[in-house]
Amino acid sequence: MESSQFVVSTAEQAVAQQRRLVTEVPGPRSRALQERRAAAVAAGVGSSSPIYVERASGAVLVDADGNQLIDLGSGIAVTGVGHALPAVTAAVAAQAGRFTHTCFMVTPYEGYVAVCEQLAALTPGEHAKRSILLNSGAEAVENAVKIARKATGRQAVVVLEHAYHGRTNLTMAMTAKHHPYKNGFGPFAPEVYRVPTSYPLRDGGLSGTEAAARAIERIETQVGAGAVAAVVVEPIQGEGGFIVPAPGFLPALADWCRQNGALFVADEIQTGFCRTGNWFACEHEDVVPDVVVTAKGVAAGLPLAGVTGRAEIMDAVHVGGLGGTYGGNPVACAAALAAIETMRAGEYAARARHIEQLVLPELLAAAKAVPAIGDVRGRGAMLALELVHPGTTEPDAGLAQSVARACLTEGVVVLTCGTFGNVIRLLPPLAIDDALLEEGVGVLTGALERMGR
Ligand code: PLZ
Repeated sequence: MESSQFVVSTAEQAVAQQRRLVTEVPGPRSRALQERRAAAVAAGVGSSSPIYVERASGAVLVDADGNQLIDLGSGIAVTGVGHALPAVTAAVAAQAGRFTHTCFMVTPYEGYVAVCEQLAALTPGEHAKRSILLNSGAEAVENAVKIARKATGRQAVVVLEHAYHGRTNLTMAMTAKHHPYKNGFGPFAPEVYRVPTSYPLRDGGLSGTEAAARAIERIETQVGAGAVAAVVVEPIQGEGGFIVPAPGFLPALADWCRQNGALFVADEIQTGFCRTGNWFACEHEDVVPDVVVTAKGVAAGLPLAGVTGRAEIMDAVHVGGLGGTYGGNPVACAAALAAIETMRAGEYAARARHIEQLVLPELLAAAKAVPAIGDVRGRGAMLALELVHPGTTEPDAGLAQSVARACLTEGVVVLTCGTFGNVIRLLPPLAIDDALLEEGVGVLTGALERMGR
């Protein structure tokens, strides 16, 4: 594949696509802002890379000190089309000039309808679909559960170990990890049941069907097949550690749902919109969910989320049962339409597969040289390294933190994740050009080679 076909023209970008450090990182201005922040912003909001961004374009962040950093996180899988993409910026500015809000529940507008048409066309399955638009991933997950309960007349929601679904009350209950997400924030919503997932590194090598059988046995014995409204699954678990289930796990769970009148809900909030090399990660195993939840990559950074499902499921809810003041904000819809068009025209799913071909060999080579790399996994432009104490599978969160910090000081933003905090994840903008990506990954593997022995 000729890589240059994917390269975003730097001519149309405001910032040269280059890493360039002019101060230490974080520099004096970022440090001063960090102090101002401490006196004004609630301590509970953390920032993993405390450089204050002043501008961004393509795959480059420019901080308050004028440093240019390579962004390998895309604001947690959001800016897949790159920062400040001119097509998105123009669509946002034009819509903001026309109107910024009417409330779709009061006086509707075309953008909302057009985004729902796109969601119907792009999500897996040829069946008739309907969508609702919301503001955040967590809000969309909440709505998927509301809809599933209404459509099935059942209440139980099944989620997986290591799941992440958000920070609202219901989605905290659905999220697995105690600290920091749930610590002290209970009581949590009832009727949420957690079952084992497929985690090839840590489940003794169960096959996908074996792992699914284990989950299903738990559902049938502890929840009751007839009680389940929905099984909610991230096709690749994101915050939990970029856990790719063994092949066959997702199809077996989806089959069980079909046979038992439960809805299979795919939380594609982090995996969606070309990230894994298909429009949606469920497509890798030909799984057609009853309901797909989207957010993040759909709108290039404007807050927008969606729930898309079979028409008869979605339309089971009475008129007025779903909504919200801002859901499907017209400016966010304009951004989404421009981002989707960019992804379609630029073949961003292929671009994500190209990124995998470029980066995976580098990560595998690093794993050969660095004993602390216990696993290399992921799909497309959603790739990760799980760090362990050499010779064991015991997680090494400290190393993940120090490596991420070392990358930041060298001008590369990488994120960590994982139930045990020991996974380094890569979520580059799909629009990043090859040379910049290779440079960023080189900084990461260099840090690992120095620190991971
Ligand atoms: N479902 C699969 O990845 C958001 C959260 C970061 P919101 N992931 C990033 C943090 O620490 O808050 C996410 C996700 C999956 C749901 C969500 C929630 O999406 O838009 O953050 O509410």
